[in-house]
Amino acid sequence: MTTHGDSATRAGAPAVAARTGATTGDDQPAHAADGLPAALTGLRAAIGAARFPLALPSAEPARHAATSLTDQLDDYLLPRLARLDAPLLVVVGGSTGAGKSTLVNSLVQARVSAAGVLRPTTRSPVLVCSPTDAAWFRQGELLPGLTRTTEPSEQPGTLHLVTAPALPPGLAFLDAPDIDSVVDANRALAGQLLAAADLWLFVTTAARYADAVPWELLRSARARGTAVAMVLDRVPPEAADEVAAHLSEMLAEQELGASPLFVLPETWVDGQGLLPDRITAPLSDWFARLAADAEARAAVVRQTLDGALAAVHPVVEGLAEAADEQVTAADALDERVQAAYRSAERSVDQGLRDGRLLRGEVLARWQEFIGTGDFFRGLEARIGRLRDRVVAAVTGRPAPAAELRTAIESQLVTLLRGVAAEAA
Ligand SMILES: Nc1nc2c(ncn2[C@@H]2O[C@H](COP(=O)(O)OP(=O)(O)OP(=O)(O)O)[C@@H](O)[C@H]2O)c(=O)[nH]1
Ligand SMILES: [Mg+2]
Repeated sequence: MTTHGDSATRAGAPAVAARTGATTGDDQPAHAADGLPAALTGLRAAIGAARFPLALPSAEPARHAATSLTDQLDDYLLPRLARLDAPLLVVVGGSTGAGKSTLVNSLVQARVSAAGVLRPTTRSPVLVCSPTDAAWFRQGELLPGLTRTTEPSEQPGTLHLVTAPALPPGLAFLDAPDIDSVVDANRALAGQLLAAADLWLFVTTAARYADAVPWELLRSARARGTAVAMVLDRVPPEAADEVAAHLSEMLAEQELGASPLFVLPETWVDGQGLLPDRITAPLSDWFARLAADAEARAAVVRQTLDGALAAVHPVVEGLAEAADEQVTAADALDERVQAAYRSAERSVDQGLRDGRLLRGEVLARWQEFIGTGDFFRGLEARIGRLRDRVVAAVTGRPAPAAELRTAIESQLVTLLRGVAAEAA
């Protein structure tokens, strides 16, 4: 480990929160207030019920943001607020092959997560905790959408729960699938798991530390105030100083300079696939101190929790704006429908008044009606009806009055259909 790692180690665990300016005072943090879980539960219900059905430009991003927010509320914020003293969850994320599983196995001194040469190896997350903490993680308050399994599983939506006696209580590791995977589901899951972390342990290598996707995620972690620690893994000894210096620079540029950086030199794994103790010592010492210090753990939790809560507000504002846009657009559409049918009504009215119906078939029938003298005789309804019956009986065809009426009806139907179709 280089000076960067040493200084990080010396800084000690509580510094993760203190240096990034999170609330670490003794005062009761705002989120412990009774009203907050209830308010967030109400918010979760409102956002869960919100729909953005009209295809406006803001609809798809809003749907996506709403899903991420409800996931984060369910996966992390609500369970964490319900139990602030629950064990600290360290989510180990990074590119495929960076050595995440190997590192987790080495930190807990057991092969709890399969490491391998095929990329990507880890498809389903593995959560390893002390036997003391197993009940909390098993009960499924945290990440409730993932089914706990006691055996490794390739099934999507599962979380393999393992206990490791070497791991002290109060600290758990979650070995996540790779963040920039060719497997879509891996990427989405890694994002979800990172959102459920109290602390992100980002593992990268000398070959991959400048890749775009990890930096995108790190920036979002920074924006949310999530506690982050970096591991530069498998570094060729001759390149260690240079690469570590460059990575430190990049972290500082992204305002992540306060995050501890551990540099692990390339080494051989033992017959169990574990790294030698001397390689992982700085990292395992750091975690041992964190595990032993409830205050330091609480500070990390508060940092990430405060950051996540602060990030909720702008997301909700964005959702509210998108919802308003939906309402405005729906009102505008409604107004257009109303206007179209109002105009249709006027067309019918006009059509009835302006003699438009008196054309073609109707006109012919009208002339016939007038020509046969029906018009005058029709003035006397009873006589007219009698005559109609007589004519119909004699000629076998309907009287001109009936034909006229049929023609008017069919013309009226045509008019109504026309204007209705136009309005529709
Ligand atoms: N020699 C050596 N091999 C390592 C080291 N770390 C990991 N490996 C090997 O590199 C390969 C990939 O390691 P994994 O731990 O599976 O990597 P991963 O980050 O979990 O990869 P995904 O699960 O695909 O995301 C495995 O064959 C490991 O044995 C190391 O420090 N030295
Ligand atoms: Mg793995």
